[in-house]
Amino acid sequence: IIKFIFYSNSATLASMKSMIHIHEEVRQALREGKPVVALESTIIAHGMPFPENIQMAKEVGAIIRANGAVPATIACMNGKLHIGLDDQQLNLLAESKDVMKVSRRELPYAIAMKKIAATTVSATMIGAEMAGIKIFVTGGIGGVHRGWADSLDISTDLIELAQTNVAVVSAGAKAILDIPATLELLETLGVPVISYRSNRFGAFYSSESNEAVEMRMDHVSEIANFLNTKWALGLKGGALISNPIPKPYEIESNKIDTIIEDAISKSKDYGVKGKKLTPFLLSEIKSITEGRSLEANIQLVKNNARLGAEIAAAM
Ligand code: PSU
Ligand code: MN
Repeated sequence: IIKFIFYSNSATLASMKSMIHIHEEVRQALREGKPVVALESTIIAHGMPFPENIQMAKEVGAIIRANGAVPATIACMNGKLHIGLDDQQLNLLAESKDVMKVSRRELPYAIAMKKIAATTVSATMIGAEMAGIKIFVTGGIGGVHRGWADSLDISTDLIELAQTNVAVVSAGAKAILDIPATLELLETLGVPVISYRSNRFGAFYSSESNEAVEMRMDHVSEIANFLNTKWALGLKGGALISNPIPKPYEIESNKIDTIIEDAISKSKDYGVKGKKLTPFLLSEIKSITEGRSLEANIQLVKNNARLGAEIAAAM
């Protein structure tokens, strides 16, 4: 049995290695035990328009470096899952019109078919875990969509958080979602939700949703200690760190709510569903708010980058 486990594991590792490319700087940091922060690429290719997307990607990378960690953006290209991208690769993702959006299920397709593909939260978590990166920064995770009882549209991000050992720093969940239902499902899945310096779960564009969070932490060292404890106990899965958008950039929830409702009703008129829905809503909300939602999105990601780098360094 031991022989079987040994050989099957080593075969898996060897074949896995041939499909992953870890950027030299990231590889060296991991080897030396230096802090590394994973970043997703869907937010670049599908979450924001050009050129704001590439500017955001560069600024976020700089913030992570300024806080003592190495950024590792994850994406698929040339038949490999890349952990850490250079400027040219980032530009390609930001400018190309036909970048695929891949979650767990499409990941092998993107690699086998050599597609240029941006990874969502779920696929980025998978890549981060394979490379040995514990902390991952995004804007807002996917979750249970409003009207879920009719559409069954629930982001696979939630299922990934239950099974992959990576902590995700996010400004709560995107306000376009059903936030109470998203929190219920996270509870069912056993995913810890930690709220940084707030008693409430973040609502992406607004710093507070109506939902209370029990596990509040005010210090980075507490979050690092919590994560180390969870994994030392052998408890499988990730954790969600809710980091509210800074007040000066937030859009009040009563203002954004009607805008979201309008965007959702437009998505129904146009028959937008599945993985196209989230990018459609983000872009609709951007036009209705005349760019204010995009500015909020950029600021909350930067704020998450700061916290993520600090947690990675503390761990
Ligand atoms: N956060 C942002 N913008 C985004 C996303 C997150 O600020 O575009 C992306 C993430 O990649 C997340 C995805 O995994 O939206 C959720 O997509 P869906 O609802 O189709 O699961
Ligand atoms: Mn979906």
